[in-house]
Amino acid sequence: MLFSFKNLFSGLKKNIQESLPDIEERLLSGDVGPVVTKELCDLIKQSDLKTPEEIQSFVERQVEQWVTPQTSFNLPTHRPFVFFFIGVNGSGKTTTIAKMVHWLGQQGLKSLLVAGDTFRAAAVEQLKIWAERLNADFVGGAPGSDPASVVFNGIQAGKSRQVDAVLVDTSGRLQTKTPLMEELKKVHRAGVKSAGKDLDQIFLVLDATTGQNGLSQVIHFKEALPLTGLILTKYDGASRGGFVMRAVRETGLPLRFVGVGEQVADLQIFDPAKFSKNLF
Ligand SMILES: Nc1nc2c(ncn2[C@@H]2O[C@H](COP(=O)(O)OP(=O)(O)OP(=O)(O)O)[C@@H](O)[C@H]2O)c(=O)[nH]1
Ligand SMILES: [Mg+2]
Repeated sequence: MLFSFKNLFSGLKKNIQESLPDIEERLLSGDVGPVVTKELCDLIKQSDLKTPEEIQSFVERQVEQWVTPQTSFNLPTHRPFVFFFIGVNGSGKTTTIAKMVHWLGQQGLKSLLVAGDTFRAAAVEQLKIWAERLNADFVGGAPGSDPASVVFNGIQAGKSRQVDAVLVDTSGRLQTKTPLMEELKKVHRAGVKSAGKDLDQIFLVLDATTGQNGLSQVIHFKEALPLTGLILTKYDGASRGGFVMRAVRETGLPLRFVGVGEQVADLQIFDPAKFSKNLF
């Protein structure tokens, strides 16, 4: 049976302190990992809470506290600011960029999209179509061209065209494929060089339906680049997302946005209280 946080506390003994070994086992099978599991069980053990309902609201509040970012998300004041979107294949990078253009547009900000995914012709085309639809500027290169130079040129164009935001799409890549991760570092270096400073945001885009592998993605991408935040997509389906709590708790990276559908309006600022309520 697939673990769900929804039934974390169901079918346990009336005095839940006696059920701690069961809770521990359920948490471990739910992608929460040993560190967070131990922390939660220790907290329950030290508390004088007894019933499943009491423990549940206690755990919800604890998780909410853990996933609440240390700093709130503010748009930079300088122009243009540069956001990078990275992640594994199909995690939702390109769609998230489209949503971000829409979100920024609602605040009166103009975006330029950079097709740093030169790997597939269809990827360049997909981003270009979004740019046209959303009235954003666009910079791309020929399919198969050097993504680092496309990104360099794109950021330069963002400066000269005086847009507010430069949003850089990158090819999906497996976090364990060293040559592809090296290429990503090179693309990032080109971006920093072109911007003349650190990039304003480097978002790792994660698919909420991913299990354990999600944590591995966070760890490997964080090793490669100075990530600034996480975006969780496909949070609208029957998603699990337990790994995200673990990733946030263990890496300290803030979860910033949540994608809840395929439409441009389906991007929400991450809400810790809602997240922890939904989890259980
Ligand atoms: N339901 C749902 N679907 C989403 C969401 N975000 C993205 N998708 C879908 O997921 C699929 C992949 O999205 P893309 O944005 O192309 O993913 P990507 O990371 O750019 O993929 P690659 O460029 O191939 O690595 C598409 O069918 C999207 O419509 C979301 O929040 N909810
Ligand atoms: Mg893409």
